[in-house]
Amino acid sequence: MSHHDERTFVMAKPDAVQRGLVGEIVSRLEGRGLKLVGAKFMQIDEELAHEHYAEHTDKPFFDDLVDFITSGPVLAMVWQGADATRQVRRMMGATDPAEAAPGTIRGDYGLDLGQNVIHGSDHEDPGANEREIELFFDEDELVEYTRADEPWVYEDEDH
Ligand code: DAT
Ligand code: MG
Repeated sequence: MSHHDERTFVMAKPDAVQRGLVGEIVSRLEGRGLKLVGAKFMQIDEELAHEHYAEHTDKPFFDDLVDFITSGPVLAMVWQGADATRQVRRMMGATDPAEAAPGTIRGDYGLDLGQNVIHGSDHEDPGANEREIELFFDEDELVEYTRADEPWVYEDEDH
């Protein structure tokens, strides 16, 4: 594994699917130079929602969160690249879209905390990325390949 190979879990939430923002989200991550290595268009059931948001079980907003994330299809994805987890979080912006900086995905496409368009693994929670990837994907659903532009993204790769 080189430092380019960090993987992170990302999800276009039900509001993103309903609002036609899936392409925009994919496009932003893709354009940054991050590499899509897994994707699954799916409906999250209650059990998976509880597992995915286990850290929030005791929060007052937990039931609403589960209702929302199970309310329609999502696009679950794995993205790979240098510092991928933290860089995706920076591109997402703050949890509350009302506070997220313009230019970030939440800051450009959301207004309400409960419908904030995108999920990305927490870079401050070590292992969260691998845990979430494992929860949503089997290893054989992730694809290893070289993207043609990698030497033009990473300066330490030969042209
Ligand atoms: P993030 O999605 O930025 O990692 P989180 O893990 O703290 O944020 O919370 C998970 C989701 O729960 C978040 O995307 C939106 C919702 N949420 C968080 N805090 C909330 C609150 N105080 N009231 C309502 N929903 C909240
Ligand atoms: Mg979180």
